[in-house]
Amino acid sequence: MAKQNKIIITAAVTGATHTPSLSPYFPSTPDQIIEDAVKAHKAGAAVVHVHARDPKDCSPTPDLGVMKEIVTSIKQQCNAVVCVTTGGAVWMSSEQRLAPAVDLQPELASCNAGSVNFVFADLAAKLENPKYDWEIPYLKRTNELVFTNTFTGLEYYLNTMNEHEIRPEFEVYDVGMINNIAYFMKKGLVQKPVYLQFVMGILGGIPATVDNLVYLVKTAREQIGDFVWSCAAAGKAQFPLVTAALTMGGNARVGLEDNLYLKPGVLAKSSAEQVLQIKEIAERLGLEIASSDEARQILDLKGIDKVNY
Ligand code: KMH
Ligand code: ZN
Repeated sequence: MAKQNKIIITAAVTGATHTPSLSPYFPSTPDQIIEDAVKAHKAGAAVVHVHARDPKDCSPTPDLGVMKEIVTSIKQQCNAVVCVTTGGAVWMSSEQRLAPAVDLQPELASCNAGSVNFVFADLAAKLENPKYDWEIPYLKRTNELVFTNTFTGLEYYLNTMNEHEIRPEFEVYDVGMINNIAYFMKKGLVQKPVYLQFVMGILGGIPATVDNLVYLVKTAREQIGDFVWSCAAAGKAQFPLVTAALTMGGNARVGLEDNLYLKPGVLAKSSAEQVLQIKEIAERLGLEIASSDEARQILDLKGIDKVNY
């Protein structure tokens, strides 16, 4: 596997899971998302992963105009690699989810490598007086939904990304998805370097344990061969798993999309706080942190001058 001498820190700043009343620090307006992403970059995140939220009620939105405003403002303030979501929210259509990547043609975009139950209904129990009426029904509804990523959808996403030189960041929520990626590699739809983001601890996906991470990396070596990888984990598993990933030669994703806390019982005031914490851990492990341009080399990205925003 290509020896990578610096690690890529990704900050996933908002996502489509958490709702605003779960934490006063959760970035859930376009301005807050922009500010959190730029701060996370300044703290050491080479890559920022973004979703769009409605400025009126902070709910996840497929609105292209909102996503364009977010990525354009981030680009005006720093040279972070922006990883645009194609996962959107569980209820969005495949077209709605892919539209930002088609329109904005980013360097990097998420590509969810298979279907999975994506349940976070139990978060509703934490909300006594939510600020918005949509929050509790939104969380509870995930019990009834499947995060759908069919093979037809994956083929459509990969062809679209190849057409626009967008590097897919494969979100892998369970081991079977590694074989899905290997299948599309054999079909010639996946260009190298292959970039995997092991997203662990989602209820419906693989539990966030070190044994499972070792199993995922081993399986990927067998089925994919050469790849660059990163690890993210939901909730309190975030720092233990991401630290384990660093010791195994992987890269790290943190941010309030995945976990609202800095440590048990202490809410993170920003994704940047989590970036600083994982950066400190990495440096104590003797690792160096990649800049955004070094991340561009490691992932062989097309360059910020080729994006459409
Ligand atoms: N919000 C999740 C349903 C992605 O960004 O592509 C999926 C997600 C992955 O966040
Ligand atoms: Zn996401």
